[in-house]
Amino acid sequence: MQGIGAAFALRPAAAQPQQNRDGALTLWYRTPANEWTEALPIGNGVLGAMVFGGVEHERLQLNEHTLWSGHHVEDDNADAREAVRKIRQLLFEGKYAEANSMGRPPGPAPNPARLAARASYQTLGDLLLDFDHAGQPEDYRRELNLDTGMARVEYRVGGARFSREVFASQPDQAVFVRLECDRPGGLSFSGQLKREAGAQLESAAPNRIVMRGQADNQGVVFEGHLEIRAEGGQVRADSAGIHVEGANSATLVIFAATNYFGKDPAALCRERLAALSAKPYAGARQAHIAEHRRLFRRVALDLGGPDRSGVPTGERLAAVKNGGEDPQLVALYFQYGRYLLMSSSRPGTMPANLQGIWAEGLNPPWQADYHVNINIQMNYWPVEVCNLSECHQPLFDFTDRLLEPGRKTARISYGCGGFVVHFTTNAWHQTALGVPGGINLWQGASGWLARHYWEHYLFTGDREFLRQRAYPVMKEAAQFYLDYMAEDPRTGQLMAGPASSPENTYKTPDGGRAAVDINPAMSAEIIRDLFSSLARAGEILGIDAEFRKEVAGALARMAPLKIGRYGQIQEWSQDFEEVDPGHRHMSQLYALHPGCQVTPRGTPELAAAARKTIERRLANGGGHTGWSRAWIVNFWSRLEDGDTAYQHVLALLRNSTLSNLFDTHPPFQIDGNFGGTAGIAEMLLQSHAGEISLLPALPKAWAEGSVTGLKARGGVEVDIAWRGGNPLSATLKTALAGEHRIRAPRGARIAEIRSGGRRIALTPPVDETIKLAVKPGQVYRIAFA
Ligand code: FUC
Repeated sequence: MQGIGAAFALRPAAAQPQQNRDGALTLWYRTPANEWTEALPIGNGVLGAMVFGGVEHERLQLNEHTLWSGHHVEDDNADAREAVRKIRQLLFEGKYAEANSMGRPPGPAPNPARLAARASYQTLGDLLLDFDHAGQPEDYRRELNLDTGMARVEYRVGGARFSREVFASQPDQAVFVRLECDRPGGLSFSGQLKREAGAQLESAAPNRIVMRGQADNQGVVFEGHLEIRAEGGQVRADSAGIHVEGANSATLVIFAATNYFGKDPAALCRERLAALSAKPYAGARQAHIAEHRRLFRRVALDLGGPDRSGVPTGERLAAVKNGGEDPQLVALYFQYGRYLLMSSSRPGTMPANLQGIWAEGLNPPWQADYHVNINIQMNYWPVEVCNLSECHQPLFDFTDRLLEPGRKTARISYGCGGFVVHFTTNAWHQTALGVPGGINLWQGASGWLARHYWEHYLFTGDREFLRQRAYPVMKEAAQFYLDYMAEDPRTGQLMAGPASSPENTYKTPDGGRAAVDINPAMSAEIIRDLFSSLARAGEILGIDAEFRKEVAGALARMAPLKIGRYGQIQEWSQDFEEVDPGHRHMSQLYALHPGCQVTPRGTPELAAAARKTIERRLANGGGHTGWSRAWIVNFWSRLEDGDTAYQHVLALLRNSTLSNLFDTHPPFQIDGNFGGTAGIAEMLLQSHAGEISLLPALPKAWAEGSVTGLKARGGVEVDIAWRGGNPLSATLKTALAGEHRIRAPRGARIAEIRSGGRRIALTPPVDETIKLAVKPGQVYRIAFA
């Protein structure tokens, strides 16, 4: 439904509050949303809604995290083994064109059953509210307050003031809508649920509607409830919905469930109904805000600049698009990323998909699936550093569920042990290779997903997690690569292919276009990264000494990264010409970010080559998708070039951000929001290179500011304040015992560190860093000179 805001002329509020307490954390607008991407998202990981804020016609587009069409399809291709063997052989012989003509068109046809079962994440449906308003609305305001996790709509019609607040409660597992009117008996409206296909409605009580259905006849069975509790007035239901006449206020409660996890959705909804029936609105509201703030308030960010919270968010963004700068909008964008993550990924839920949890209709772009050649991993880049560690859990649960099908794929299609996942998967845990050639032939997802478990350990120091969850998955990912890699008869080195480099192509020596290579940089980087962390994990746990030797042996035989003719890090085993030198993927820079094998001080030559790689991509039009731009922010942060990183933060806002601050690929895709948030955090704090680096990439544009609650690896919570571009103070709160190297921002020096009132003796810095032995549960205050 479109055009609900366009139907009438909204008179802007006479006097908008120029500032309010929550202003810095509020997105707000003077008109309702016309388009879905103007609506405001709320979510609790299980339920999501896009709130349009129409005056006469309100729409909440609803989602449930497991509402998927399709089903699992067994389509592992046993013929792939032989094809892969031949492709490898041809590549070793230098026959790139021939190797790349194999397997694709002449290869096995796509599995018809899989196409028929085309699985997609889908909408649950809409909540539609029709208000009985007479007259023109005035003083309209629509907002999303990130600090309360609540959307709010306010306006006046005919002298009465109306308000709506909407939130998705995690403690109560329901979406609440509260409608109020300051004139007694002034609230009259009808409410209805609607889904474009595959659902039936039943009026289960005078104030309750139940929607039941199945996604595309083959997908999940679902049930959703709408209950309206009016205070004052009358309530009745008929086939057109629930009708409320002359109420003072009303509370709407929406909840839903599917059979995705094997439970009966009707029984789940009955349980929810029973749990919610005695719940007063005020209590639900309070519980929601408390739980929301428990996570959200862990981090505060101030990037200085003028307070423009009195200007509507869309206008602020437009001003930035017109060449303006607005550091507080960047801080809002950063916090929005944290908000979106905790709204779409909470313990026990599905991981955030390409659209988080928010998707309209039955066919969202790319099925709103799980692309695992960067997109879903990018969703989780901010999770640890931004102090939302528990929101990482859904990614681990999901990856654990990929193990079984991934083992089968490894065995059937490659004859290898361990598990493997290709470049895209979905709620049905598809891991199959498909046609063995082109961009399909990429086995990096399992290794890349395994890195998330390791990172979770590094940040939390949770040894039980390392032992029980991280290590086994890392080991199985490694087992596949140990079996898959093959010795290059020409050099004796282990090659990570045949494999593609995500979605990119190169020119073969005879001028053709090819995707598959014997040792693309990214595949080798993922494996090297995994093998080194696995070796460390084994050492920490004191297990698997023999296996560790095998891994170390393989690692030593892998080919090093190469620098090509443009001074770039070579994406392919040979210095091939690229078909599209501005390609959106910059896979050969995995080692710079999210990996940590390339660092400015550890590998200066490779860091310089990484810089050249980015410059070359950019000079050829790179960074044109939202997520690609967000990755570039992270790259420049890692290269400690804050001013350039900042230019790309601006470009992300200017070119790839919609008025509701959603990232746009285009179209809307949430990874850029998360990648952007991570990139901003990386500008302020890094801890991947064996040291805690404070303000490693602070741009001149953020001369004054402070951040509290960011996380560094080793269980350290970090606060930093700065003025005039120089650090003022920093605080480290420790959760674990350990020894850290602390790096002061460029141009500054650590003058003293105090803990519990005592001054800690500092050994003179050897390489610009201070070594600090810490005890758990302490606060260390750093002063700079
Ligand atoms: C990857 C990217 C595309 C898009 C898709 C969902 O394949 O290459 O740009 O983001 O995922």
